Amino acid sequence: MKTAEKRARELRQELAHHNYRYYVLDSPEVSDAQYDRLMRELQELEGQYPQLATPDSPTQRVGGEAAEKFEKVVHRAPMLSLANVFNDEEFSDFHERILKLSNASDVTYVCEPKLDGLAITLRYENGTFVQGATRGDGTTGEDVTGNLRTVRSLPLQLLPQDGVKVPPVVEVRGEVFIRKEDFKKLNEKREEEGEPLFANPRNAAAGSLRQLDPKMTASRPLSIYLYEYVPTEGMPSFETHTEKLEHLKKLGLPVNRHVRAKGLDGVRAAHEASRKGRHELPFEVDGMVVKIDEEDLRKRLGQVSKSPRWAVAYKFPPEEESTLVELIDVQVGRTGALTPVAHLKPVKVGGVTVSRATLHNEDELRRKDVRAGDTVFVRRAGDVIPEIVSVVPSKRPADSKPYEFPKNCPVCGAKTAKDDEGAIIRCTGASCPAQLVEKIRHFASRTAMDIDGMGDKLASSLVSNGLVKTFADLYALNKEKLLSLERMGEKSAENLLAAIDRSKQTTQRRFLYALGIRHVGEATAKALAESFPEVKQLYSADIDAITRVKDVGPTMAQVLFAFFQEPQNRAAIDALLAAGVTPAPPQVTTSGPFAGKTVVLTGGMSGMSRDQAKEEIERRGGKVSGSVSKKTDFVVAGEDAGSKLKKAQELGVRILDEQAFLKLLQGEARG
Ligand code: 0OW
Repeated sequence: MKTAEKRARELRQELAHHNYRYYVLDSPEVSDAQYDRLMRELQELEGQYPQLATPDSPTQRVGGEAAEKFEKVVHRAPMLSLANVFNDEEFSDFHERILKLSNASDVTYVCEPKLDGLAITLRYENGTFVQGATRGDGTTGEDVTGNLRTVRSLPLQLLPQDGVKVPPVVEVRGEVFIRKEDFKKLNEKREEEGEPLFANPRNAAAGSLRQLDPKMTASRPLSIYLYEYVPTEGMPSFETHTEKLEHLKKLGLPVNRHVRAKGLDGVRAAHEASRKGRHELPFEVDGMVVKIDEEDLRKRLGQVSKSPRWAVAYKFPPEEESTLVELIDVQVGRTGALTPVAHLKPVKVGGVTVSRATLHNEDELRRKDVRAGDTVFVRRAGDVIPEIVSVVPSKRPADSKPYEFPKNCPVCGAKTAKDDEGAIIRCTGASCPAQLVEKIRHFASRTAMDIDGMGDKLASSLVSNGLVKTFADLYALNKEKLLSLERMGEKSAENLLAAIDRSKQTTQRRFLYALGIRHVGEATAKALAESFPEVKQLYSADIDAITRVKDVGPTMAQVLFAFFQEPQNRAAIDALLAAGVTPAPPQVTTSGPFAGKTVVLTGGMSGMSRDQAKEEIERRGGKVSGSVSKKTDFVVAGEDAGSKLKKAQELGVRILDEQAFLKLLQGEARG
């Protein structure tokens, strides 16, 4: 244990050092792979000795349960906002005022990129991150500590350099944001999952930080830079802001690039340079924050209302251009979402020619009331997605009419229906070509029909070669058809046909989930299977009967009812049953060691996957939960079981290792 403790401490220090090199100095000494290996070693150590998983360990970034709401935090010192200036004349006025007030002959400024994110404040006690909050109204913000812990570049422990001492309390202010590259990937992922896209990085950052569940925030690529601190006991004071920023770096905090600028000309030059260079920056900026460098001059100037007199946001002119909307049509995404797109007369915005602009969804289109023939202002949000900012009403043609969303999918003709959130309109057709590849992939996925080998590529080539138009076509495949596909060898064709054949023996729950009904996840499919063990019962179920299913609300019932009323969908299901697919009704057992019990799974098992274990427990009338509590009956602890094992030990919950679990499944051991 001693050696493990020592090794864990070494690893934590080494990982913190690499974080510092990467996020603060922007000059890593190790590759990501080497970093990940160290992290994995620490995770394994903590798995064997859970008491080593201290809160400041980098493995503990994704904290506990989702909060019901955000606690309020009253800031120890107000978080100021910034007055804006939009052009050279307004900045000169600002500069003149400073000269007059300070009776100085010239002023040195510090220019920082103005990050377009969310202002936050961080509190460290004895070097440990203890609390983080949003700015809120400047006096009271929201406690988002758990979410901020998931931001990789936020040090959970300050890492003093060059002999700097860590004061008992450090309170720093900064901005949470999303880099352009990460924003692009995040939206691609949301597109993949049929979630609405974020309009710009700022919304994405704000939306991610204000998630009630830290696990959601952990999945978002947030970054952070610090740019101010609140004077506290033991925190040295400095002559200039520049020295202050350097000190923050020496405490191990990430600080953004910044330049000093002498007087009006210096700022003009810096502003012009950063306006020109803004597209090369890895993050989106909407201007430059210009701050007086001399600390004592700042103090003399003080603040007026909520903004300092000694700083200003010198904004860049928005990159908007006007152009004509030639027509509006809808694109049908892989999940059936109809996205309105405006086709524009090509126009150069921010150095890039734009001819399309997404209108996101019907609400957005209605809000801006964009119509074909309109003259509009377009801007590029986040340097990636061109966005229509506004319509020029005076230029609207007399005969223009509001855009009508198609009642039928333009690709397959099936009816369109509003989604349960009400924002997105979707095609309801089960075999709409635009969605077919995604539907086939989902149908065959592991927790659905579990057809081994049917990934994205194969699904696409089966659809594009016209071999599969409906789910049932999968069961009409044979070796000859498969061998006609490129890169399909004899062996893999045989394996695939065997996997397809095996999938016929499935369960009602898997089958309903495999149909890919919008928002019908595994839990809803399970509840539906329990209420309707035979799929044809759903053909005659009315909305009330469907609404009575556990966890199914009225809007979801509406989507389900529409799905089973749609002739195309019934035909698809009937064809599957005719092809020999046999969904077995759920066996709800009311006796046996797991009946009515709540089980938590943690760690990996050699004998079966997490999903299979979950299924085995549920088939025996048990429920699998994600977190250990007093209500938990068993914790099944596999290899490198994590903090849940520790919690079970603390709460005295019965713990089963893999062998004991398997014995109980076979009913050999007593419950
Ligand atoms: N967005 C920024 C930024 C910055 C504060 C300190 C006191 C007054 C403003 O990049 N680099 N520096 C400051 O300095 N504020 C910034 O953003 C402000 C914070 C609140 C509203 C703006 O986001």
